[in-house]
Amino acid sequence: MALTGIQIFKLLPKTNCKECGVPTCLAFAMNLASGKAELDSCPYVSDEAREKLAEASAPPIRPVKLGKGVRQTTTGGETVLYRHEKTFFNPTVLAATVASDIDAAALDSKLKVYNAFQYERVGLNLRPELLVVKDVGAGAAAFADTAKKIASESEFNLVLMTEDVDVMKAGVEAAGFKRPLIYAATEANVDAMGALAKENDLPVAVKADSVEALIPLTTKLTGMGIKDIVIDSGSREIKQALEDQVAIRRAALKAGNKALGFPTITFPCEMASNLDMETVISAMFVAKYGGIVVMSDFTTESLFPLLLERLNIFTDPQRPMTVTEGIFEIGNPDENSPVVVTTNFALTYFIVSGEIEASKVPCWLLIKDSEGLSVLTAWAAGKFGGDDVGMFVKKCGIMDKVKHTELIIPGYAAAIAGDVEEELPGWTITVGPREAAHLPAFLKSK
Ligand code: B12
Repeated sequence: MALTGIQIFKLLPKTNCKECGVPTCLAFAMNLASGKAELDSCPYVSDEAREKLAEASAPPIRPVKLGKGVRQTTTGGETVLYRHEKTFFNPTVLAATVASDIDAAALDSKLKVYNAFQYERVGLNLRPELLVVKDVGAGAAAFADTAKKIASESEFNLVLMTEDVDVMKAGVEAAGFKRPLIYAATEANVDAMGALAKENDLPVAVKADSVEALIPLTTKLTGMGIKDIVIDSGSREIKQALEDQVAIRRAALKAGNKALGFPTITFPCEMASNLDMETVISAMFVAKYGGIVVMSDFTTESLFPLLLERLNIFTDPQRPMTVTEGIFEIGNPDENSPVVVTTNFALTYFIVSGEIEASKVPCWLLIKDSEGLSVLTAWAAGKFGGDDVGMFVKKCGIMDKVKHTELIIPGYAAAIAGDVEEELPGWTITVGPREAAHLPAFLKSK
């Protein structure tokens, strides 16, 4: 539960030393409570207070880091039931299953196919993160070999899936360097799996046969000093599994139940007999509230819609998607190439850059920070005014890259032309078409 400013104030040194940048400890406490300051700015806070404040400001669902390297990811860390209340933070992690007895050649070709599943959208690389190595009874050596090959030869991170502690030990020895998730500690093996996780500083998943039955197991593991826990309520029936997800999220957020304050792992692969149905069930867990979703396989027709669904659900509804302010080169422009300016709303950028690309006329595309607003919205909000745009053109460095002095502005922003001209004496401000779809013809005609 978050602390109030007054509760935080009681834990501060109350010296009013001002070294944190504000005049009093009370003001600093208020800033901490509203997330405007960081505790580290106070040089005199005691270790005891630091611990209490860190505990109090921890999210009600623990964020758990999975894996290492470029596909390292975090699951959990959520603070709201509904996305519109604030935002969801850590996208559902997508996993496919590999049997422990797979032969090396088959694994090589699988990894090659899986690695190719990467999609560029709005400047992001959308791709899955995890492979589950599933013990199919082929022995500890086969389990370890498969885990090691994936860990060392691919970017994928791992879930090691066996309830046999000896097999798990072999897997951890082979692939522990990539910080795999151990799946699973159960009532029967919780002591040994807990010890293995603790010894190797690895996250561990707990599997029980109901939400209630998870509580003694997570309590035991946290008692052993293990913090990075993922939970599986065991249900493989769709309706019950969804109800469990909601019950766990509510218990953690609304009832402050710390024993359930962990991300979940779900298994559509064990809930359907074909990948199409698995995909539908996975989509349900992406929406509500799967931390990790395990499928039997990745195929492009299953993965792509899930990645896009995930992208949409895990963006902040209060912040439009943006691109960085600056100069973008489209198609190797040179000193004579046209200079085009627009806003940093990701949708605007991708439409405009796409049309310039299609025109095959190399251009310099200047992106002005407009707080993620479209051309007309930004203009109406005073974020794309003529003087702002002119100043931006001056300071962005484009003048060192081109010999000419012509700037093309969006047709919808025609009204700013005069002010831009005033800010950029000697430049010609050309009003482009209103719709980006007309840009190719416009650029070619120039
Ligand atoms: Co508004 N909003 N909005 N808005 N909004 C609209 C823009 C509009 C036109 C609605 C209306 O009244 N008819 C008015 C503007 C009127 C005007 O001034 N002429 C308007 C207004 C007034 C406002 C507010 C001021 C309302 C208020 O608070 N009083 C606020 C301002 C925001 C603020 O203060 N912070 C406001 C707020 C919003 C929200 C709800 C926040 C969203 C903003 C979403 C966002 O921008 N990220 C919003 C939206 C969605 C719209 C709406 C419906 C769509 C805008 C949009 O996303 N367009 C429009 C209405 C409409 O246009 N149908 C109103 C899509 C993008 C891709 O278009 O950036 O213009 P674009 O790019 C296109 C072209 O301009 C061209 O290519 C693109 C595709 O063709 N292009 C080109 C882009 N760059 C370049 C560059 C060159 C060189 C060329 C040639 C072409």
